[in-house]
Amino acid sequence: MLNTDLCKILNIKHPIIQGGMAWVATAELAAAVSNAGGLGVIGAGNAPAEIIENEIEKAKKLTDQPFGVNVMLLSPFIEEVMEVVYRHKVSVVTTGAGNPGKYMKKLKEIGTKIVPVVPSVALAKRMESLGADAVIVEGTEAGGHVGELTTFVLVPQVAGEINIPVIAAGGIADGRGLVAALALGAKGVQIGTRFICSEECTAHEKYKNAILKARDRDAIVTARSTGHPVRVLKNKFAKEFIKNEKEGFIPEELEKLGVGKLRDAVVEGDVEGGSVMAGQIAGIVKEIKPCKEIIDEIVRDAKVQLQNLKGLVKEE
Ligand code: TUI
Repeated sequence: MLNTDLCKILNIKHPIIQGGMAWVATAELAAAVSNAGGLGVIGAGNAPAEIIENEIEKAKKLTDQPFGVNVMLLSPFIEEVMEVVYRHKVSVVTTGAGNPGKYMKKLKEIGTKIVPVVPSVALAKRMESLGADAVIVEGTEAGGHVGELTTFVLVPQVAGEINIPVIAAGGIADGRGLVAALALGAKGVQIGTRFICSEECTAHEKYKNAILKARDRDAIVTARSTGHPVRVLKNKFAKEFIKNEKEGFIPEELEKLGVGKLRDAVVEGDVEGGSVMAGQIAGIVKEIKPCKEIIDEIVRDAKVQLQNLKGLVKEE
């Protein structure tokens, strides 16, 4: 066992939570991760409330373990999605792309654990004071919408300032990453990209293959000029988007270019014209496996890494 405070708080066996990736993190993926002893998370993204309700009901049929819902705070359906989350008393809510302050009181009242993603020390402190149960500290290595700082610098700075558990995210896909995160002061990790290449993930085969093929420098940041930078695998869409940014397209025009592009990639398998969101760690993902094998391997490898590190300590 590799047990931390986070396991107790979230009622999970392993300190691994799955990223709430829009379109990718369906009930099937979330249930498989929860059944394997991690925390599976349904990604609400920009989906309407009925779709999320359907996914929650499906996940409840597929697992008797706790699972979470990630709410994307920029969603046009955020209020209705929150109503569904309240009604189903979802075990854990993770949030992305904003400040979930206005929903926290109600979530606490119904006993839902609340775990916001924070890109800075200031927001982490604010979330702790509002009653967050843990925070996900996501570095710019992550896929999708990203902040400025790296996981390596953000995790220890946040961990030194708050008393609730820190979950490290961005750049983690194996046991080495898990051990590194624990060494930096985290009590667990959130993993996204690695779980896309799982058997249970319903994303298009071409999306999974794009990640398997990706190398170290392939996950690049687009849309910096809009104020909502997004990390995606380099392809025709990413190159055109960046070209348009350089030519001075205004944020509204650029945002329009992005609409529907994640769905095109994940659901239709358009990995050239679509937005293939993935983290910088994509380069170490080489195989599609069941979630249980992915998690067991990460935990097994982390224990080996810890033993090896211990071997470096020599008495004088
Ligand atoms: O949210 C994510 N990753 C995402 S969201 C997404 S959908 C989307 N697509 C285009 C533009 C915007 C969203 C795809 N991937 N990760 C968590 C995350 N949260 N990263 C950064 C943040 C964040 C940023 C600012 C969290 C809080 C925040 O607060 C600002 C404030 O209000 O203080």
